Amino acid sequence: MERTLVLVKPDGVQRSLIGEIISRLERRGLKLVAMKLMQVTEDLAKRHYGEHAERPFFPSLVGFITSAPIVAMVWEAENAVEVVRNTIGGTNPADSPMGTIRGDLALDIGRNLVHGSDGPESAQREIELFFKTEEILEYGRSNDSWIKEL
Ligand code: IDP
Ligand code: MG
Repeated sequence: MERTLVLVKPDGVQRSLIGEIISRLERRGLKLVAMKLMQVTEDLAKRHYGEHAERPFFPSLVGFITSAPIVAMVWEAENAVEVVRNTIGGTNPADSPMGTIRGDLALDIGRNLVHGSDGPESAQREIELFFKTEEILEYGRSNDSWIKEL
């Protein structure tokens, strides 16, 4: 089953939107398999956002993601990466459709509430940055067959 990393960024925690964001992913049917409230160090931030190291917004992005606690999660589903990205909306909330997390709850590209991995390889890389193998749980849900035709 595919897994993806989701972060409720510092703005989401500060705005008391942790529950709202988790709730949207839960209601969609994805399965939560790991979660923690944590402070991101500068080293972790730079590794996580390494692909953007040369971009002008990189220093402010690292400053922001390390500025206050975040919630890190791993969510599981068939096509989890794509489903989560579609649930989150586009990078710029101003262009994100209503019904998406960013389109409904955010305004600014630098305060877009949530991170979702952009592909299966980056998902695996990012999950390994944030979680140890033993922190990711395998379990069944009694309603799985009501979410997915097996
Ligand atoms: P994503 O979060 O939708 O995958 P990325 O392009 O991977 O978007 O960028 C990572 C994060 O960097 C974005 O979520 C956003 O917070 C920030 N960011 C991206 N582009 C800009 C920009 O042009 N100005 C300011 N911040 C940006
Ligand atoms: Mg990205």
